[in-house]
Amino acid sequence: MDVRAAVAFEAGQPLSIETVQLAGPKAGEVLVEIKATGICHTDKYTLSGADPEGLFPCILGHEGAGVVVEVGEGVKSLRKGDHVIPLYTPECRECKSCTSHKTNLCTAIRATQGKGLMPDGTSRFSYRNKPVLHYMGCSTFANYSVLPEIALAKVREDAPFDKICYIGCGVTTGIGAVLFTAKVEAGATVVVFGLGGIGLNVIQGAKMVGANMIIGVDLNPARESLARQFGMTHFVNPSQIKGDLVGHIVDLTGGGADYTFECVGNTKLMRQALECCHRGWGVSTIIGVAASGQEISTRPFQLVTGRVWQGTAFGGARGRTQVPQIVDWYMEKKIDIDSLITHQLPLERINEAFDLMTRGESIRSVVVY
Ligand code: NAD
Ligand code: AHE
Ligand code: ZN
Repeated sequence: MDVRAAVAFEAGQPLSIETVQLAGPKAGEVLVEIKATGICHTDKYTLSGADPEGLFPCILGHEGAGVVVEVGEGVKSLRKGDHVIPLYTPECRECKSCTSHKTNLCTAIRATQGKGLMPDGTSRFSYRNKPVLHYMGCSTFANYSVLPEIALAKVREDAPFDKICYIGCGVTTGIGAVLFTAKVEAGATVVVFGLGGIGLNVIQGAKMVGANMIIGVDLNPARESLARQFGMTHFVNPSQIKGDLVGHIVDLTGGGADYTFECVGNTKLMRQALECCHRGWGVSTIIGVAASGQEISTRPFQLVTGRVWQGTAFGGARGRTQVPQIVDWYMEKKIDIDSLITHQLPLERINEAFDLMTRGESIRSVVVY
């Protein structure tokens, strides 16, 4: 079938709006009509060419929501008409990782997903008879996509696609990092580095669990008012403080933070986020993605003296189980998504969404098909 897609033909170039061909679902696969997709910083990172798994030509996008159009042979948990959110972290419930209950990092299809292919090692997309690769197993920058059954969360039908698409990455990553990975407790002191589409959801999660002091750190002064609306109690702009950022935060928190989160993808900031944690118990969680070749470092003394350095993908959430719950939280008004979606665009203007992100003018832009 013909589908409309924003194709990334090569790294560093704008996306090109094209009609591409999509083959139907094979066994265990599902054809989904994508109704809306958010644009996450990770799409920009991969398009830049810095991602070692960024293979071209491909169809980017991993923050979508849509409707099941057709199911392949053997698909049992979904049927035509179901509303779904694509999962770049699937949940097979059978692999060593899923059955360990220690991680959300399902390994069932990770190898082929990282090569831009479906589990059988081929692509469903093509352009002028040549294959076009999938991205993160989702490719939501197309109005139809094919996904494995295990990479789709079934969600309630009254939830609006143009808002819940953001649960496909940013909302779940930020809130999940607080609730599922760091397990922040009421009364805690939290520092969030980077107040974009992810960091503001970390703030929202910290407020939900009853954190006492929530410090936001960002170079963009325009981020302060929205972050305060979401629960930030103190704002630090590193360009405005005299002296060392770590010392400043240690003073502000009366000895160091209980929990810090790096939501930028900057390895220097990752070190600062660790080092402003409280001696003996502070936990720093890395969310930001840094390019191939980048490394983190600190004095081992920082860890010997009881600080913990960890990371999280998709907020530690098990997608098929927990994404429908997060959709419920949105519908019950326990979380706010609407205020974070600053721009809505048609597919034809998707490159503007990347420009808005680069200029720091958007939190989340959403393409509605
Ligand atoms: P974004 O562009 O919306 O936000 C980034 C924010 O960081 C901006 O507000 C920017 O002003 C701020 N910033 C930039 N440099 C800074 C600095 N030196 N000090 C302080 N603030 C600075 O991006 P996003 O969509 O929120 O994504 C953030 C990061 O999280 C990216 O690296 C993205 O790839 C990653 N990410 C990871 C996961 C995961 O599962 N681990 C999921 C989604 C996104
Ligand atoms: N190919 C990238 C991977 C970057 C990365 O860590 N991605 C996160 C999701 S970011 C969503 O916006 C993730 O899920 N990681 C776990 C995994 O298995 O990829 C690179 O830099 O190599
Ligand atoms: Zn993302």
